[in-house]
Amino acid sequence: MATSLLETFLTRARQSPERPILDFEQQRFTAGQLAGHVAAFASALQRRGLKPGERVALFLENSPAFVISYLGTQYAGGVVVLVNTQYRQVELGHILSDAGARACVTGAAGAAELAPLKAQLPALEWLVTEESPGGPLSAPVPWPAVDFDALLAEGNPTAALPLPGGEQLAVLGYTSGTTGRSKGAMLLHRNLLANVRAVTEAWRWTEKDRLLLTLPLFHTHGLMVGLHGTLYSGGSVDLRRRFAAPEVLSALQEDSSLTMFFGVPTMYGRLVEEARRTGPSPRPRSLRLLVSGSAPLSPQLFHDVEETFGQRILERYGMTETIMNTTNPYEGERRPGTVGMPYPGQEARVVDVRTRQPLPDGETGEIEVRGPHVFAGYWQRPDATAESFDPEGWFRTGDLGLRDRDGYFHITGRARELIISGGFNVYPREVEEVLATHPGVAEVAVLGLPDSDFGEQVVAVVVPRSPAPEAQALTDFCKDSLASFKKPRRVVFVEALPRNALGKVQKHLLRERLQTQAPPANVQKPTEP
Ligand code: MLC
Ligand code: AMP
Repeated sequence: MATSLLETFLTRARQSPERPILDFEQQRFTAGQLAGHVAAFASALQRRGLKPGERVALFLENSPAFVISYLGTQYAGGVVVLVNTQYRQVELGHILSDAGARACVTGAAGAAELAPLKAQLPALEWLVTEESPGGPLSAPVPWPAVDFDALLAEGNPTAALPLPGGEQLAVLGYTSGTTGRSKGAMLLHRNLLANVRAVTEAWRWTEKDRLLLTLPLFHTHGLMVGLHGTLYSGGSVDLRRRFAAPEVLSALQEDSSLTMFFGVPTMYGRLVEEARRTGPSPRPRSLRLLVSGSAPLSPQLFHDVEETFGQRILERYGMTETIMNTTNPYEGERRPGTVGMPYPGQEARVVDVRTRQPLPDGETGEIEVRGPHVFAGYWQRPDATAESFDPEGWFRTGDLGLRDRDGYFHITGRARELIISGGFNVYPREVEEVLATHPGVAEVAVLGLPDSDFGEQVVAVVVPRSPAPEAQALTDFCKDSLASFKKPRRVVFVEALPRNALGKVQKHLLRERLQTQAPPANVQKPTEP
């Protein structure tokens, strides 16, 4: 019995080396070729001194290099640190130093973004640079850098290295909390394996399947559902650098080899719009499964997708710390507005947020999960780990919801302050901390308001100092240090923030007032909410 997904992949590749597994732009890889690259990458890392348990950051767009580096780092006994390619100085400096990454695989743009952080990253010793969109390195970087292909050439494609054990750390997935900086969720090889088994079983994923994957590989959805499922089932993946609605729609309509597509609700909203724009077209016949997750899917969008694709979308619920938690049934009724039931071998329940006691069906509380998929804790944060688990091993998800009489879970809100914009998470505190350092800002509160494309949008409510800054200047200021998707889409100036008796900002009052105001023209000049 395999102890890791990596082992399953390597075994399958040995058994059927000619099987096509990965397509990307003009490149096609068989399982045997991919396994050879993975072994070469792993052995080259070891030759360069990577020790088991050491961290390698991937700051890369979707590409075969991502897949090879991901599996190759694990085969070398290393731990992959996932980094969103939109991250800028503040997020990068924190994640790479917290993880103590020894090497980083990145492109030219990523290397340029990292360069000013040299002093902050004493553990980082070298870079592997991949010639992706930014082209080859144009400016010198303050670390020794080896080209990705040159690194592969250094390694041995037939190397048989020791396989990682189930208890070994495989991935650090950074995820933010309500306070402080983001924390690294420690996922063990056995967590990855248990969850991918559960997901592939629940969705009847087999070697006959071919997935169109446009989700970024640096987050759970694209990586631990899309890629892991492909590797485990023995199917294949048509991997794209990014999502573009026209291309995805025509692939889904014309490519009869595709059987599955996974996306966040924003992607489905854009696909439905695109289909309306291009007019009636044949419904894809081979397509057997459309999955949505990472953010709430509205019942309206559920029905629009059904009308457009003739498929009832399957909504599931997951998170970085636990990979996939619940799913609507593959064969039974897929209910709009619900996230279904726990996967086989996993548990979920709803507890009262104060007493932490389980609640009867129909009552709203915090969702907790337990099972072999749940992570081992936060990297070097025993305090945060202890706060997140109860003594019986239930993990507090921070999501509010209920279980209905038929056993379907519904997510109704969040116990923590989190904005989910197009499937990316934004913690208001992080944006507030950056805006508060702007000389024109006296006080600031950041919150999420509904958005027709992204589900939620980031809104900043600012008490300005004199002279008041331009809203655009504040937005640009955020973009300089944080990922662009975190910048406020709307800035509202006020004279004072509403506070309760303890001085805490009453964001619910701001939200109510802003929601009843006229829709924004992107940014607004001073008004009293
Ligand atoms: C991009 N932009 C966003 C954004 N995505 N702004 C707000 N929210 C978003 N989600 C901004 C960029 O910063 C940029 O701004 C501009 O839009 C154009 O960038 P782009 O890259 O061309 O955007 P686009 O291709 O339109 O991206 C939309 C998207 C993308 C939906 C394809 O957001 C996406 O891939 N989302 C998926 C996220 C995901 O995989 N989540 C899974 C997390 S795992 P400017 O001003 O710089 O031009 C998880 C667990 C689970 O949650 O259960 O799955
Ligand atoms: P992340 O920390 O990026 O892994 O984000 C995980 C969060 O995304 C969860 O805690 C939920 O709040 C949210 N999420 C994931 N799937 C769904 C879904 N189907 N419906 C609503 N929220 C979801």
